[in-house]
Amino acid sequence: MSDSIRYAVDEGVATITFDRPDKLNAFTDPMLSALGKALREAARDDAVRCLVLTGTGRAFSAGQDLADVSGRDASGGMRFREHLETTYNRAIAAIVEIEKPVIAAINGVAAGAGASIALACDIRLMAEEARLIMAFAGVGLVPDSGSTWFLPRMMGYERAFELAATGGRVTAAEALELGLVSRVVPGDALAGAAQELAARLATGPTKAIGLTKRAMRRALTCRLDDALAYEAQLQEIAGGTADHREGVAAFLEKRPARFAGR
Ligand code: T3D
Repeated sequence: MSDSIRYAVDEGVATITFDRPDKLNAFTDPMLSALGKALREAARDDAVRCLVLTGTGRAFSAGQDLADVSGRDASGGMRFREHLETTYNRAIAAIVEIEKPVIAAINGVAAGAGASIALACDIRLMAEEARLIMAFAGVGLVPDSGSTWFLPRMMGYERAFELAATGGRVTAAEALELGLVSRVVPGDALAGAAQELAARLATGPTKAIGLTKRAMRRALTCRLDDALAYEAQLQEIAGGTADHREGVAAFLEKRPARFAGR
């Protein structure tokens, strides 16, 4: 994909690794472009039924490469709005819209847009020593890449605002307590735990899981009557899948289901 983004598919699981450890996996433009390409490839490939995002070394990602930002005015390059709209915003939309589960395995510090990308994922597993840092305030910026949307929904407006306005740090234990992550594990067990969960999801009823994601994401901004109607609409689709038939047959035959993902 790129020197700094690794993409590997194994047994239905696509693992996207941010791989620029000497700079804590801070995102450069080529990295963001490669990330977008990897997400599109995972969405397109029917063999991929679950994604894992993680980082190499002691960081998940320290967010935007600030050396690149500092050169922006001088080089007459892209302004902030255009940059966000053509890079991070597309990556966040891709993570949210892909109808496959996306796991963030937060192996180390996740700061700024690195934290936002983790927050956009469907499930977060976090290493005990990792931290989430709303680093934007520290460099005089607004939380971006979805953090103003995700954080208040996950932890309530007041705590989200305080965290963002102070550029605060959240330890793994605090993240668990706040409901920002679903599980905290020792650092050396994180990759295994993420792959184990991913393997389980990748052998599940992928179509129904994808539709579940679509319905729940939509339900965050709609009324109950809309959600009920949408569930019924999506159940029409799920009910027509081979996996639905397999699940029912397996139940009646008292055997484990073998889901094909369609
Ligand atoms: O339009 C747009 O693109 C705007 C988008 C903005 C989105 C954002 O993400 S804004 C927020 C950007 N991120 C930050 O402000 C975080 C900056 N980093 C830090 O605060 C610290 O590095 C950490 C708290 C994350 C970790 O601290 P520490 O002490 O463990 O490590 P360190 O020594 O600071 O970093 C190690 C190396 O990584 C160091 O390089 P060196 O000196 O050894 O060559 C450091 O400069 C580099 N590094 C870390 N973060 C970044 C970075 N280099 C470039 N950009 C970074 N964000």
